Amino acid sequence: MSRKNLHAFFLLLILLGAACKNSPQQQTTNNAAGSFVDVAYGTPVVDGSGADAIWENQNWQPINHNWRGSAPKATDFQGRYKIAWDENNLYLLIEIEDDTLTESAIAAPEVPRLADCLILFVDEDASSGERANYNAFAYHIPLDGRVFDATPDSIWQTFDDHCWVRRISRDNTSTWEIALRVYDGKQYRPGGENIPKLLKEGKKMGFALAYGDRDSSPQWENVIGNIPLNGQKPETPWQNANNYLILNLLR
Ligand SMILES: [Ca+2]
Ligand SMILES: [Ca+2]
Ligand SMILES: [Ca+2]
Ligand SMILES: [Ca+2]
Repeated sequence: MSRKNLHAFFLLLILLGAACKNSPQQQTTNNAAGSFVDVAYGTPVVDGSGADAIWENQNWQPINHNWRGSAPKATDFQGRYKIAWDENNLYLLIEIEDDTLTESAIAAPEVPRLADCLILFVDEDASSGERANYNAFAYHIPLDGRVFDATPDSIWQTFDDHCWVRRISRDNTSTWEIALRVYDGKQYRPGGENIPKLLKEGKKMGFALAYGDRDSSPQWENVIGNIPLNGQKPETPWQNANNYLILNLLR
């Protein structure tokens, strides 16, 4: 290789390196399952509007990994979220663009996949492992703002006191603002007096988030999450907490 060609070769390598750094794929990798995500400290007013100082200072994180069904078109679904914390709650601002908002035709909570639904997965102590016995919660929140999870006996139950939910929908865009109380799954007793954890700087928590999108089918056509499943079954985040993001609470 001549000196001129050698220079051109190295220039190409440098350009390729820069292109890889800036590609969306790289950004997605940063948000990969099991990776750490720093969470900023602040308290928004939970009213469904993102006009709070804590949100204005945060970057949006994508909800763009297809868990079930074929990848939706941008007109069918787009989603992104921000996250924050204070001593009492984890806070979420979630923006969903969904062409058809569908409530369940039946009131039974046993079948969250009959309706558009947010799902928040929380592993309080970042223990990972099977999701049984409240090792991690999976809060299912349909459009009416109620909160459901299945108990260890596979009975669906409301957990309304775990999440304070406000939603504002205009045309196809819904903004959800949620204050999530964090419970120690090891101490959790159904129907008992459960006291939420006080959160502290440096605490690590497992976390994942998804949207079940039902438009015209009998149930969810797509489930889109904030982490990749890396070839695992769509049910995996319900079965175990092994691939959740690890939240790192910063002050
Ligand atoms: Ca607000
Ligand atoms: Ca849709
Ligand atoms: Ca756990
Ligand atoms: Ca929908």
